Amino acid sequence: MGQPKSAESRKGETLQLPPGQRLQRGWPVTHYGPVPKFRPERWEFRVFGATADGDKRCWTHEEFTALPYATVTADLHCVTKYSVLGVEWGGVLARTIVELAPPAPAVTHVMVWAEYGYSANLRLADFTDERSIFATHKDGELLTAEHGFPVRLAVPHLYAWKGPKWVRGVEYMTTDRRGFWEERGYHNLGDPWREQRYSYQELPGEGPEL
Ligand SMILES: Nc1nc2c(c(=O)[nH]1)N[C@H]1C(S)=C(S)[C@@H](COP(=O)(O)O)O[C@H]1N2
Ligand SMILES: [Mo]
Repeated sequence: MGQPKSAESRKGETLQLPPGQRLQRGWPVTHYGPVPKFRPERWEFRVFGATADGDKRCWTHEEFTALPYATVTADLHCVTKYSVLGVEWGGVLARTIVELAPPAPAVTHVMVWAEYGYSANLRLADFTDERSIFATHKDGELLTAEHGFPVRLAVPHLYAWKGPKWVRGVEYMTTDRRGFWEERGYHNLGDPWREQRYSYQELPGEGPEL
């Protein structure tokens, strides 16, 4: 079979699949609950919580799609043990959102909110990683509804549950709080290279009280 299958890495060097993961061909759809219907006239992308100026910031769909466009090629690691390699995400870098709607100095974490109350918490440093992106496109094409249209987050260095599909907003937080899966037994940090799958693996300081 020749060379072992390699994964894209942060700086382009070759790495193996994260421990316990298997290569998945194609692109399965994985989520909890129904696929929401997109209603452009009611949709907004909202940044709220501990912003620098205390105001919230909203973008309509039209405004959001006019923000600077970037691409990030990355792998998707689902905690259920499959990995999809070499996905090209296109959209708005999380960094761009943080620049346009800066957090207060005390902000340490964010909660990314999606339709139907799905949420994922992230350390601010993970959110502002150079590869974290609010994707509108995959491999040059608009996302399909089941993959998160109109906007989904990708945080390539964490398990994919940390990347909500159908994102509607970002909450800036001055303490950590668990998101949807983090409250239901998944690890607060979710680094696939450290195999941080379940909350019982958390070390002191890796997450708020359960
Ligand atoms: N809103 C929402 N986003 C979600 C989920 C979900 O249940 N709801 N599941 C996550 C999980 S566990 C994975 S593996 C990825 C899967 O993304 P995909 O279906 O586009 O492959 O979406 C993530 N984003
Ligand atoms: Mo997943």
